[in-house]
Amino acid sequence: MSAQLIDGRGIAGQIRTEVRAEVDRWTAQGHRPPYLAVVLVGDNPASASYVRGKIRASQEAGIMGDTLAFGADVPESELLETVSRLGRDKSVDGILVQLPLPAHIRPDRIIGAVNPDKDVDGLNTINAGRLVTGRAGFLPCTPAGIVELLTRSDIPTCGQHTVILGRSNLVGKPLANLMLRKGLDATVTICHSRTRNLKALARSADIVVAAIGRACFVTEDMVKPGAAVIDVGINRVEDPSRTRGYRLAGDVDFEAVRHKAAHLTPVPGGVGPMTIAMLLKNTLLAAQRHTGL
Ligand code: BQF
Repeated sequence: MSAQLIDGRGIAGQIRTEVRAEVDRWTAQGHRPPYLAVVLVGDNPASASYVRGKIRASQEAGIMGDTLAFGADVPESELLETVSRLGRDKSVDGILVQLPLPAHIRPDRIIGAVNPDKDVDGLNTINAGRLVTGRAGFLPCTPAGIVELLTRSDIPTCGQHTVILGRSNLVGKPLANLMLRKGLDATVTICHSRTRNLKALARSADIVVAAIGRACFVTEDMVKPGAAVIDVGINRVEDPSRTRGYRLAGDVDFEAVRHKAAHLTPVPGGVGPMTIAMLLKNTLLAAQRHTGL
């Protein structure tokens, strides 16, 4: 048996086309295009590349955007001031603070200063609370993207045992809450570095979500035959055959698990592109909600 690969790039492309169509409809009604402000701090090349990808995807969807770039030594107070100002700016619909931030900046302070109704990454505590209690807010992009991958691939979630490996505020915790919601109705277990019997728990799952940050963490013996396996990991693995010296790999031992699972997401081209697509969706939603305020 061989897993059906879930084409995240393709599904994300479909969502981006849908967003583009809705943005066109929105602007044809006389509204200005949605506007996304991205705050980038420091000179992490991966962060800069993620931000370029987000801005490019926004433009393709008809969303305007700009990057506010700061040096690695910017004072926290200056970032707080910038984020607060963007929150009051009527021409800005979405605010995204690219993570990670330099060590001297407290991320929860900066994210906490983002206007919750412009928090298109869905990461501040107001939106976390809205998610947990089932009220309208912004869903974090990666968990929202994972749910879209499942539903658009016709993978049922109702009553399905979903084992999430990783308890981060970015993926594990919000995804667990999302999967528990009415309509999705999954049964959720979150595992982490201190979990006993992690292998056995994973093996009992209908859906496994790997968000640990370690290449090849999920091995074949951790997957039930016929399970759906969602790989959130993005790890650099040394590969002398590549010109850049490395390749990207997920948290799943892809070649082994593909013979066991029924559905599997590749890395790259799985969850990653969905994160970007959901950011665009959230930015459009923010713009539409703002006119109702
Ligand atoms: C793909 C991210 C760790 C830390 C900070 C497409 C992205 C990634 C992969 C992307 C990520 C990961 C982003 C692919 C945004 C996802 O084809 O597989 C897109 O741009 N991501 C980020 O902004 O910050 C991160 C991972």
